[in-house]
Amino acid sequence: MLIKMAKASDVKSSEITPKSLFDQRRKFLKTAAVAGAGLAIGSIGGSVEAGQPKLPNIAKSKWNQKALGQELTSYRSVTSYNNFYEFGTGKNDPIVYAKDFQPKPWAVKVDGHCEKPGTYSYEDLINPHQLEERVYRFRCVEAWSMVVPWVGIPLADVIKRMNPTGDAKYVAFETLNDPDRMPGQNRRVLRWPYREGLRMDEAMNPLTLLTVGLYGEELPNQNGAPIRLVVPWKYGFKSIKSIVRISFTTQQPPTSWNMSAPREYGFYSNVNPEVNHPRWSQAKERHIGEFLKKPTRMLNGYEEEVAHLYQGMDLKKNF
Ligand SMILES: Nc1nc2c(c(=O)[nH]1)N[C@H]1C(S)=C(S)[C@@H](COP(=O)(O)O)O[C@H]1N2
Ligand SMILES: [Mo]
Repeated sequence: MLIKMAKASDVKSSEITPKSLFDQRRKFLKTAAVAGAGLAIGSIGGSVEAGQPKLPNIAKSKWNQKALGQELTSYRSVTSYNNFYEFGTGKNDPIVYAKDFQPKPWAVKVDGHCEKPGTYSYEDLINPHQLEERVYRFRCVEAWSMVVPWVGIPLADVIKRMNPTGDAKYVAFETLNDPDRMPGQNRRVLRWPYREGLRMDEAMNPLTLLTVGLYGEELPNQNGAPIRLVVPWKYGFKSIKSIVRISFTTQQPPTSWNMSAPREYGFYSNVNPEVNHPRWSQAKERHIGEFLKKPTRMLNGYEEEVAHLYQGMDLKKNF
């Protein structure tokens, strides 16, 4: 399918549609989805509207657009060009097939080596007064990237509240496993549930964001509602969506893409222009909305913040 990308300059966060247009867009979205025309959304008149409830109290972070020297990727591209295999393997499947997913009420089971295991509701985990906006570049292993204003709280804040014990060396995450609600799980394209994991120090790094929104609004279903991870120095697939379980483990946990193709996807999955995917180069990437490819930066440009985590490790072996 030929995909027409929006220009990055098409939308600024200041142009988000006011709540009055919310219902109108909802109606339009429905019609567009029925027509299977996910990518056509927003192309009428060139204006782009967001339709999710606003999130309160967003304090802007220092990792802003200017610091990254990048334009934001349009809301339209961020929400219509997705990888979320639970709702289909095509990039424009999730916006269509996740449309009726009900992300709330939501609960996350916390278990393993910590002093406060249990089942936490979304509201237990996410204090709206702690939400902050982080503009991060997001790099897919397929050699494209987007710049997104995410909203969330540092994962470290949540982990600290669970009091992990000294045996907790890794944090494992699981996505909801429910084929009735996630129709893509009726196909065995991956082994469900989708799984990911981080080393404890990666999970505790202040860049790692437990994310509940983008563009100042609640996450659309296709972006992993209601809670997902964003780990900006790693390939996109580490940023697991619709999380229902967080486990503190001693052993390095299995991860979905590593289980599926261990030669192609390692546990670390750090963005590294020098380590090619076996089937394609990682030296360059396409910024969604731009035509020419640009060089990929080591650790996706976050070297200063996270290179110390990998001191002394061979990143060609630990890819
Ligand atoms: N549960 C789940 N999480 C997932 C995926 C998935 O298929 N299922 N895809 C991953 C991949 S490959 C990418 S690139 C990002 C895409 O996030 P986005 O759609 O918000 O851009 O989600 C990641 N998280
Ligand atoms: Mo990806």
